[in-house]
Amino acid sequence: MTLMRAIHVLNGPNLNLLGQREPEIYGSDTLEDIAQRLAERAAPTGCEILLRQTNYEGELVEFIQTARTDAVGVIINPAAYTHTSVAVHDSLRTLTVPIIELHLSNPHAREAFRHHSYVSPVATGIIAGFGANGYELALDAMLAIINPG
Ligand code: CA2
Repeated sequence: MTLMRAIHVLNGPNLNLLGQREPEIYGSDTLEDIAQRLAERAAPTGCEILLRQTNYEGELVEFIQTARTDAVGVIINPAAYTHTSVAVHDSLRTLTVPIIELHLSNPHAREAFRHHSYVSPVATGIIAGFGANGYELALDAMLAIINPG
């Protein structure tokens, strides 16, 4: 039996509401729509997608800790914890796999409190402002990093 390599796609608070509220900012796709598209895109590469969402900071930290042993790469939209969480920063620092920070909107074009990220200093790269399509851009970037050449 061959084990599939897993890319963990971690999502923070309120992203369970995606597609149900504020479509003018966050679009009309749900996280389930996104998960399905990512799985289809990853399948031919031999990677599987584990997409998870939580509204709790400690649970997000636990998801990140699980990725230390179970993931070949992490794509993370930490949502509001981007701007507040030293705990998320510290747990991401323990990873040795690539980390892509992802945002649906462009936080730099929004309120000043969204301009600082605790995640950017520990991210391999950042994708922001492309809506739900950003998840696919992040997956393509991750696949290019983990499958070079
Ligand atoms: O643009 C992003 O992806 C954000 O990470 C989204 C966060 C926000 O705090 C960040 O500054 C930027 C908010 C996520 C809220 O998700 C919702 C989805 C649908 C409806 C309402 C909220």
